[in-house]
Amino acid sequence: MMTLLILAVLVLGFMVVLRLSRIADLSRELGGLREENIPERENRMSGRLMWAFGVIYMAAFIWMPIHFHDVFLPVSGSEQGVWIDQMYDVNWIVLGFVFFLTNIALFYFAGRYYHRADRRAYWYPHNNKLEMVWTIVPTVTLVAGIIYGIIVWNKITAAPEPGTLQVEVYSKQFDWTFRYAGKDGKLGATDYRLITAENPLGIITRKTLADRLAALKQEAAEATAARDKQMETLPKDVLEEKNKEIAHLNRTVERLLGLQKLMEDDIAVNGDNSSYLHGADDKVTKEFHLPVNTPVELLFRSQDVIHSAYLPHMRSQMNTVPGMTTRINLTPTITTDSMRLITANPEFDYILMCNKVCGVSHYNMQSPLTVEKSGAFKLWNIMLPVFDRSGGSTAMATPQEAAATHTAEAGTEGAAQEQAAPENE
Ligand SMILES: [Cu+2]
Repeated sequence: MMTLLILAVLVLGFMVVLRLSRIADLSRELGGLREENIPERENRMSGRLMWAFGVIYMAAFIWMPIHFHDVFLPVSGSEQGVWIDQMYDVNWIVLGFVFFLTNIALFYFAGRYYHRADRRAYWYPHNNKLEMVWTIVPTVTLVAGIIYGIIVWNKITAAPEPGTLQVEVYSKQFDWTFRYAGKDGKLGATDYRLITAENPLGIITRKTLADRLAALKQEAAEATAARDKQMETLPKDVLEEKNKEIAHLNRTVERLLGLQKLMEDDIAVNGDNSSYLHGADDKVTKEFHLPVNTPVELLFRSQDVIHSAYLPHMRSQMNTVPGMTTRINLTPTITTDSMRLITANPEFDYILMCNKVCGVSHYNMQSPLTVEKSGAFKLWNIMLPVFDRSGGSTAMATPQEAAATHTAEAGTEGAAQEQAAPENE
């Protein structure tokens, strides 16, 4: 309401100024003065005002970043972020130099050479050398900027060293899920058709595939039975809909049978190296943790639409695209605790947020990120339940067996883990 009022006052004020200037014009005309015959005193005044405006304008330009410095992002929390910041600084220096050079010239000349009856403008129509300079210099500068950008981009997306810690960041409307590799250190294969409430990332194991196939077969059988029972009574279009549904279910079953064959063939050829065997010990969690000073490969997938994983404090961002895996390298360099000291904010948390308007709750699609020392990270990671305790076989493991695996995994910290582990499962 207040905003509307202020806006109305501004509009009315503007109209009043327009009217006043019209009145001034008319009174001048009545006084026998022609519009273009502005007295020299007024022209000089305009020139001085041009200078004053230029000074205020540039002072504001310098004042703003100084004044608002505390709302800028703190120092980069990752190695890659430092490269981005450097690139940003170089761009600012070049742009700042050009900005001040051109704007000082603009305001100086506009104010200095106001119209005077005894002064004629110098007619300078063309200069090839000048044309060359202001074409070639910006071209070279821009190309250099682009090449610099490509070099940084290539470093951020370079293939990581073998054995680099992989973390999957999975997006869907409107939250994030994370996946860490288990003991084998490798993330297992996935398929969107296996996505269920229990398997939100669609991880393929012998068990998830068999379960999904059984569920789909049952669904198809039930749908067929229901249709057959109502065959006589259903209207033709509804019947057709039902037939389509059943055909779709049967098609999915067939394709998953194909996937099952593919999986078994792959396991037969590659043995333990088959990516179909890597999924069972994966860990799926809603918490995002990363170890400090450790290179990480972040892998991004999306379930529904394009999202963008943005880590502002790391200066990192990557689109997450349905149907493909995108990736970046990230080496966090400052733990959350240290960052709390640096920012003098005990509540500070690194944040992962969606930076692509993806739907109604886009604004709330965020997740904190904890960066911690390697030991604390490992401890946290060990506590996470593995995705498929049966180890990917079709038979479910007994709770005792599962607890045993857990303790073995915990290694030296086993004693502490044993007590805490059951709560986590
Ligand atoms: Cu989103």
